[in-house]
Amino acid sequence: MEHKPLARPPKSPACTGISTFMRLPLEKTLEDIDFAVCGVPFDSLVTFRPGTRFGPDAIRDAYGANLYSDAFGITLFDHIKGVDYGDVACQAGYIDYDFANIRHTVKEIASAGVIPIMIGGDHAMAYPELQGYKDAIGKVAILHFDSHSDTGYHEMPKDAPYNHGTPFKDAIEDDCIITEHSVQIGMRGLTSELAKDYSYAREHGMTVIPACELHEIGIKAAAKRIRKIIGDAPVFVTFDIDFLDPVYAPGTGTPEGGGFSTWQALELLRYSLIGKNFIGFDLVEVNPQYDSGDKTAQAGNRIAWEFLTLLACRKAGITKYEDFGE
Ligand SMILES: [Mn+2]
Repeated sequence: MEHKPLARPPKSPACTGISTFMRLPLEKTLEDIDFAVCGVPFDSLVTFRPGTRFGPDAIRDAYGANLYSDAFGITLFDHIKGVDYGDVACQAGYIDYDFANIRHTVKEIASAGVIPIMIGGDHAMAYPELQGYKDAIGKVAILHFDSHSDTGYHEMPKDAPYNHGTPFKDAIEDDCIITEHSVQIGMRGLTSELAKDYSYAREHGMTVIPACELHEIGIKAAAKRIRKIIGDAPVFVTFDIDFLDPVYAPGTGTPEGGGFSTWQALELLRYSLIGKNFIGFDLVEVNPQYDSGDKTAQAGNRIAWEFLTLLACRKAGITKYEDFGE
């Protein structure tokens, strides 16, 4: 089977056929591919609005048949091959079972030298993902887009320590993250609990660039800083859709105003990651139950797609975004 999108307009429009990510073949293989997209229908650990278990399929359905990157001037599937790997088995409320399956799936994909593209799901899944990367290739750095640091809560009961606001604290405590090469960006909100999260992240060596600072310095300056910090480290890119302003992404569990546009997110991804050693990606917290006109699912699809263009650039030997149009 050819590991490329099946739908090619006008022969086979994107609205036809069974939904897979980008109409890639639904195939449980890791041979002769560069990436595997995998759904994680998990929302057992949200603190506010549930429904992200329906995120993976909403993002699959949101595909618009886009195969060419205007920004880099390349056709993605001239350079990369991939599959829709299906969903991780998740059973609402069975946290240990779900975490084990997520960890195993990431380990399985990454061990094969294939890039996991995990589509969530609530952000708690990032902890077992990071365990899976550690199992497969060792500790990794993170580039974390979010409106929250997700390094709280600091007084969780010992027998129920996890929620979607804790994955990076969990992963730091489990020694899964190269913190000195890690960056969290887009944080906003004025609760004292969030302020504690920042200081926890910083005390453990991570760089936090809050939303107010990113608005102030702009995308290119922030990307320069990010590039310097991540250096050559293997980087897991974890993108919480609530990095975007609720205007662009209302369908999410814990929306926060004062955020960023889809375009700013795409530019920040391009400038920060082109030519870098990224090893995996996730897109989390799309909640179609609260979406409007599928705009959040569309944005999530577009952002995951952009990550694939960066992978295509790597394969095509493109290492600089600034080269475009020069
Ligand atoms: Mn998050």
